Amino acid sequence: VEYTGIKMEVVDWSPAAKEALEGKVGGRKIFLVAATLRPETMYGQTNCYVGPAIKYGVFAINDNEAFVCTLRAARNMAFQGTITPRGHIEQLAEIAGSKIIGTKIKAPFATNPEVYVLPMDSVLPTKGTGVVTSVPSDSPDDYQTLMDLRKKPEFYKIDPSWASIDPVPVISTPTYGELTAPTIVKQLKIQSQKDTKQLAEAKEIAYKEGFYNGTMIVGEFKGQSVQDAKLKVRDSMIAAGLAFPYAEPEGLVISRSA
Ligand code: ZZB
Repeated sequence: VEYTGIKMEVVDWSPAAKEALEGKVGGRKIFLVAATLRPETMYGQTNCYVGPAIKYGVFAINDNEAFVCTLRAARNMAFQGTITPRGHIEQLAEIAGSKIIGTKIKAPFATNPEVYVLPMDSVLPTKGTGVVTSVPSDSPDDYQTLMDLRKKPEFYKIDPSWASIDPVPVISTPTYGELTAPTIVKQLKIQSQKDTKQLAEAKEIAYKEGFYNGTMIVGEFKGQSVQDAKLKVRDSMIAAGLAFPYAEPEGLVISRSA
């Protein structure tokens, strides 16, 4: 599977992360990195998700940069030439997802340039980087999780302001309009992120509708079909140094619905 790795630079660590990382990461710029199949939706990022119980590492990528992701993802990156020297893994620190929550990061290409890290229980440690960029306009899982977090901020131990950015229209589809994911979630009467069966169905519908019938309504490729814009947005982000190709060996990918 060929993903796009999205580089989200840390602007301000949460107090817990600051304490855990104190003196360990040196002078490198640090990025949370998310694996996405939908680079064309990056204009609509409103937050980022980590699994609270997942163990993340801060890995040196070169002399100037470090990435926050799972060890498994760092291994893949090391052998894909993202890390120099190739094949070399240097873990600067280890940190639990729960401690990263509340960190403020840059959201490349997004209408909202800075967003917060929030918790999502269904993030799989066995897929992508273990970090998920959230686009509630076009991802039903992202939308439903955001709604759950807004309903029960104390339960999820978040400051309500971290979940306050609304979904941003990015793609228009003939059947579901400018907010495809919220519309499908409402039509399927999904109530919470625990409705995993319906969410898997919603995701399937959203993927197909966006890819085959979607039109970009923001950004550099506004007016173009999603099929045409997808790789152009990806190339543009890579050229800007904000993204990189990230592949996962076929057969080792465990899907969320499995
Ligand atoms: C942004 C985005 C915007 C995504 C969208 C989807 C959609 P798939 O199809 O099952 O392979 N993802 C990435 N890593 C993980 C993880 N470790 N655990 C849980 N979810 C993860 O899933 C690929 C998508 O699943 C990725 O693309 C990422 O969310 C999420 F508008 O990134 B996506 C209809 C989907 N729309």
